[in-house]
Amino acid sequence: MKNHPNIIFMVADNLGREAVDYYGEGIFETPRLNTMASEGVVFNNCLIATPLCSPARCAWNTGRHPYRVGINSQTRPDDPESGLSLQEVSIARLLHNAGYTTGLFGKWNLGYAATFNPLHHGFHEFYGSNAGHADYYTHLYNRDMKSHFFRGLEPIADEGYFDTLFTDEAIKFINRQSQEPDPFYLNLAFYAPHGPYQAPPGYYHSDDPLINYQYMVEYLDLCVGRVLDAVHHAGIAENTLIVFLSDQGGSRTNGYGRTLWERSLRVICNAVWPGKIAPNTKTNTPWVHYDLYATFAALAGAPVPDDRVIDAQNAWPLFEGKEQPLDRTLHWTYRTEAAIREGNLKLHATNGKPDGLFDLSTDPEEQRDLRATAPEKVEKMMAEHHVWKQACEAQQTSKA
Ligand SMILES: [Ca+2]
Repeated sequence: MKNHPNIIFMVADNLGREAVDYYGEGIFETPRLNTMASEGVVFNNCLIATPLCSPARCAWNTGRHPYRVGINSQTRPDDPESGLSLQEVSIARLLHNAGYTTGLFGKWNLGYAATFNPLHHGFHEFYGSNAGHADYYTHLYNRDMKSHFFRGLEPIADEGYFDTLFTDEAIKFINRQSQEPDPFYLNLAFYAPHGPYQAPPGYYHSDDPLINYQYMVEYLDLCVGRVLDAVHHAGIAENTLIVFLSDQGGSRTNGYGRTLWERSLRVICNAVWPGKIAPNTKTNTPWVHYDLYATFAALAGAPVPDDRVIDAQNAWPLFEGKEQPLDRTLHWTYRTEAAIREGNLKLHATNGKPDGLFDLSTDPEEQRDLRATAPEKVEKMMAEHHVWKQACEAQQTSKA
């Protein structure tokens, strides 16, 4: 019996909450995700650090706010320094050092140069791409029309639909590692349903991108189901935490776009672990997806680094359904926008000017601006955000 659990962390790219029925709408056929949700915990208030692929990945990989790390936009292939610095201690590095076998299958998006390859960030295995927006079949990045597809450090040209290839490799990893004495960490980072909107294998390609998007969501559900089945067949379910997350909510179909409003920040997240997480558990406590870093580390018995600011907190009590009051200030930056949250109060600003204060306990959709009733509070929160930004800027190790 292993001392620490296997951890499987599956991430969808730009899958809005409307896609699945456990957040109310369920406009697509996602039976495997829906069942997974009912068998474990659904987080109603999992928030993202920034509504963008590279910073989002930076957050859960480092346990640090992407603004503190310096990944504030998408990494770029034309700049050899654009990527996640090796000074950062990734979750893969942390778990690797704690005795885990670590694998990343799918989207990395934290640097194109060989320096930033996931193998240099603590992953034993990498099969995937550094590209942000890649063609699912040709694997070419839409900006430079080049392939950034690797097995480990080697460029490869395997044929097939990206998520099929990644799921196949992830399942091989599960089958292999379930025979080994050491626990494993598997990060399966799907490209779907991020654009381009291309019908997956077995689906008729439509001229309507929204129909292809639907197929991509449904195919993603099949891939998730294949992983769940592999865990079951390997007989490791009771020693395996499986987390499903969307890196952001914004997609062309839901109209939410990339903003710092709650409808963009709250994302799909649910998890299963038979015997540890009760079926039909729900939590409403706000937390941020970078908290997975500290949560995974705690489950692995690995202390988080103490020589730097780690924003992540261990969210395990929420996995067990225990609600906790929000006892830290949360900050967001995105382009010209900023947001600050203290308890249920959330302040928005654009270009450094406050433009909305909301009480999320009574106004979760941020409709009733309270700025006029609390000018001192607005000023104090703005000042606090300014101090936070300056502190982050003094610490940045990386750039994007
Ligand atoms: Ca994304």
